[in-house]
Amino acid sequence: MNKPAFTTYDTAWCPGCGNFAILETLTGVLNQLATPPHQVVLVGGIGQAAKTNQYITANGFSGLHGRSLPAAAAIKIANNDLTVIVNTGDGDSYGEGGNHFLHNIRRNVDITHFVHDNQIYGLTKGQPSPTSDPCDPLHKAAACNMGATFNPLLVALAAGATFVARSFSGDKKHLADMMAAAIKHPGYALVDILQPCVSFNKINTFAYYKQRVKPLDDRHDPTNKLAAIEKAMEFGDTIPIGILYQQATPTYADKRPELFDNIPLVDKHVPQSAIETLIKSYI
Ligand SMILES: Cc1ncc(C[n+]2csc(CCOP(=O)(O)OP(=O)(O)O)c2C)c(N)n1
Ligand code: SF4
Ligand SMILES: [Mg+2]
Repeated sequence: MNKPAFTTYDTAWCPGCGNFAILETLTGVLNQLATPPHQVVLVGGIGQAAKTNQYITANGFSGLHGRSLPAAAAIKIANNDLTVIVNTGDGDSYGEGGNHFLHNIRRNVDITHFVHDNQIYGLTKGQPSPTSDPCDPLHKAAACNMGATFNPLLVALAAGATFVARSFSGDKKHLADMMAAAIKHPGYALVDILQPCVSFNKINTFAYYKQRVKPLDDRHDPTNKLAAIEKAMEFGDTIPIGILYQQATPTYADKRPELFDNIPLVDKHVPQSAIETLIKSYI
């Protein structure tokens, strides 16, 4: 029997939003996978990016703003048969969810994290996010960071991420390649996707990214962490896109095999008496 196709629903995004290209590309990538829709869970927090999960015919889970990663990790641990993909925003992932970002990277559960990075809070109408540009005279009327701008790729590398990539919603072929590689990577995989917010970010526009993004060339060795750190620190006139870093490292499943054997945790039989004993131990 043919695998059922992943399809999309009508969206509520502004015309021209970079999220459309991400939705279309992700749907195409999911259709290339052997995994059927009922075995894919799309997880998000709150925001324009997080709506992506409601627009594709797969399972979806909407957590609180900033709380997508712990929900995604829990889903994967409970049922290892599922492919778990997070789609959520820069504010959600790096701001309110910043602590989860760090510690889920360290845990290395096999989940994929697509951050739709429009360098702004889109849903709440244009406040600065951790990745907004630093304030300067050009930014008088725009959202900008009075403090330091957060560098997600550098932080991910420092926290021990084993797959760190950047892409751009304006280059669908590149984005599809990054998405497919991230989904296939065993362990936590981050793709920071530059995504114009046409309504509220008048600085980091489609043209701004188009002029600056530059695919990594063949000389870049993605197993060289120092080279990856150097590339992660480039974000200005040139913005490197591609797989900055990838390494095969034991995942959470490798370290806790009793949770990931042939029977997923959700299907394991727990006798009523064991539950009663556990509850009684707290009384
Ligand atoms: C716990 C909590 N804090 C704050 C909010 C308000 N809020 C909703 S979306 C959002 C920011 C969204 O920005 P981002 O995550 O970058 O997503 P985007 O809309 O830009 O795609 C905020 C602050 C909320 N809904 N819940
Ligand atoms: S506000 Fe920005 S991020 Fe949200 S739908 Fe409109 S263009 Fe997209
Ligand atoms: Mg955002």
